[in-house]
Amino acid sequence: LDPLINLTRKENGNKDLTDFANHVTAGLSHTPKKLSSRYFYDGPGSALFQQIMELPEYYPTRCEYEVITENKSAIAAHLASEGFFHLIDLGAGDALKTKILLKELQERRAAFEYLPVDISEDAMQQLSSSLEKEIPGLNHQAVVGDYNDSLEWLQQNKSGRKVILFLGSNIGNFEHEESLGFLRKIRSHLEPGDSLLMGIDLRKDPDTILRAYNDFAGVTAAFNLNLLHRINRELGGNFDVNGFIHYPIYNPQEGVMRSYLVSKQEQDVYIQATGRSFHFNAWEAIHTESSYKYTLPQIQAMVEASGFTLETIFQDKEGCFADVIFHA
Ligand code: AVJ
Repeated sequence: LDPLINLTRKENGNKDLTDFANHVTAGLSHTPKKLSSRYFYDGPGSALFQQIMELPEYYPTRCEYEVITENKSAIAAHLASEGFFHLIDLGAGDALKTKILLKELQERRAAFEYLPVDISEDAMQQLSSSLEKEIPGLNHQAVVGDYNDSLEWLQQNKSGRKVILFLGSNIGNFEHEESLGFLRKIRSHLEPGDSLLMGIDLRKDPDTILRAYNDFAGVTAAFNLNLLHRINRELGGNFDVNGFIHYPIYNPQEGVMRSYLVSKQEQDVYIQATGRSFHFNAWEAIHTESSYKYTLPQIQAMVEASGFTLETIFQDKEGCFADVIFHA
């Protein structure tokens, strides 16, 4: 196996850069202004997210680590129940939590191939080399690409039983209709007998949630503001990043954390690759991320509406986070 496959290196020039420029043009011309959190994860952004996961306030990583550590043998038994499988890790990042399962599967001598997928090439390169050191003998191949391109690639290149991992509450970034569409899309790439293990952050004390996205050290602020730095770097923007503040707010009825970048003053920003400038009124905001928190009945309804059957819900002792196994 080639240790790394990059689906984003297209022959026809800079498709990704053009997509990014078009996205920025559309989002900053929209009322109200918006940009997608999928563009957070360039090299510096992935490094900042890595730091977020180590913050005392960012509970999801620790909670999910507990769920997986405490239930690793039950989870591995479910995943490895039927012979050889492809283990596809969507949005793998540093795969800190997946590594617990990989070691458990290896100890059980399960026959599988590990395919981590992420839009960050840096993250996938680091993961490939760390896997070689930490889990020698593991059959793996990292894929650099977005969810859609990777699922297409998988369809064309890998046949046989599939187990999809979608950990870390990445599903939370989707609006409710989008998450249904995405789960249906995954379902359409699976056959009966295939499984999905999804990690989802649960509803809890609003203050706990708000603190996780507004940490004292300001790492989350830097992570959000990096989106403007990235536009400056890659699209030739002239954002005065100090002219914006990070502003997160939790809505306890919708169960959603929304993050914004708010312009402290009236300003115009020129972005070369878009060929135009964008006007900001004083205190005008760009919506940059939604992180939905779920209830257990909501999870069950979402799963059933997308054509999966619920197998088992694993939770930590405090009911902070759920990792749920479904089958196709
Ligand atoms: C990687 C999408 C799960 O929404 O909690 C962390 C990203 N944003 N802090 C999340 C994030 C701000 C994270 N996910």
